[in-house]
Amino acid sequence: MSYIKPPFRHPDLPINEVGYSKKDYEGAISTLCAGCGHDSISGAIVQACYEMSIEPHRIAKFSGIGCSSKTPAYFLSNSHGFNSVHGRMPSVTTGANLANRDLIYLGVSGDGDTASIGMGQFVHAIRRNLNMTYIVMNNGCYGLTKGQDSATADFGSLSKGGSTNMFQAIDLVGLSMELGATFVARSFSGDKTQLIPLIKAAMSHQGFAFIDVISPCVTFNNNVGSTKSYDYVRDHVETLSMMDFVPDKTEILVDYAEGDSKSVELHDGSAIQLHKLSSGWDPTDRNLSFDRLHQSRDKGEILTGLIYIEPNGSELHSVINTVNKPLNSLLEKDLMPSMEALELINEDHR
Ligand SMILES: Cc1ncc(C[n+]2csc(CCOP(=O)(O)OP(=O)(O)O)c2C)c(N)n1
Ligand code: SF4
Ligand SMILES: [Mg+2]
Repeated sequence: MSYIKPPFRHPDLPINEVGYSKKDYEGAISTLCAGCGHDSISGAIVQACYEMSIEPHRIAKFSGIGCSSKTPAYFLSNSHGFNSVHGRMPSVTTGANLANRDLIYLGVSGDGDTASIGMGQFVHAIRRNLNMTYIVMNNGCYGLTKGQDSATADFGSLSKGGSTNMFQAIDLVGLSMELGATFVARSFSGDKTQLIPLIKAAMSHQGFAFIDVISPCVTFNNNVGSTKSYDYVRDHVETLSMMDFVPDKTEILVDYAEGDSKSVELHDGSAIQLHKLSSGWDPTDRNLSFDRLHQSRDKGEILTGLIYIEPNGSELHSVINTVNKPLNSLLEKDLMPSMEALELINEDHR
């Protein structure tokens, strides 16, 4: 059940470059538990889309099943949306993306939805470099079904009921890098300063952009001994870089010492301005990023920021060489081969 927000807003709400106010990017009133990290991520999505001046109807949002997958009801109510089956968000997004390459694809999922039932779908979306932003709201448990450990719960972490997790965690960041994801980041729901520019950059990136957002479940996994609680994450965060997203045609202003900053240009002319806090690391060097990730893991740190980016990878449409026009706009005459073309195809099979 959704509770619709009253339409009344202050008449002088600021508007963005395409004439929309922030309310045009909001959704229904959230029914999640007060303090749930997922609500903060929804707020960051609203803010990022508003600041990027994307017309809401150009976005298509997708999800699976879980508290996290309910969140598309709470943001972007003027966008296209599809709430799919548990773990099936990537294949539904793949189909929509192939049919209409002109929309901006945003998928949200949970750690249960992605790292267990949806794992087979997740890995193939990465492998194909599907042009989408994929956000995992990672709370280390199945919030919707009352807090069972998920596959991202750390080995040895304690559940609210006092049992110890006996299994190794799946690190979705390391996995997506191994599979060749072209944009890999991690953040924390409580750090909007870091998360909003990451979402903007991910949505501008051409190809699969993955953001693992640690998002505490206040009801079932915020206890002492959990490694996904607010207190634990705040104590163990290691930030690789602070980042500004610089839209197309905007001047880049560097206020960090040269050598500590790096600009990465994206396909659409926008840029990511990284202010590096960690020496000896370059987000465009996959091996260095892997090393940094492994070092942090050994030290028990939660590495956040843009961890790896390949700004010039080939996304699915260019790999399979589809026409530039969205397939759903092709007419029958475009799709029917001429007699000569048909003859050539038949000739091939003789
Ligand atoms: C096919 C199927 N199997 C199991 C379930 C039960 N189920 C619903 S949500 C969920 C896990 C949710 O965990 P996660 O994706 O981490 O989301 P969260 O609620 O933690 O945000 C499960 C197992 C289901 N809905 N459908
Ligand atoms: S059960 Fe946990 S994940 Fe679900 S809404 Fe409540 S705090 Fe959030
Ligand atoms: Mg979860």
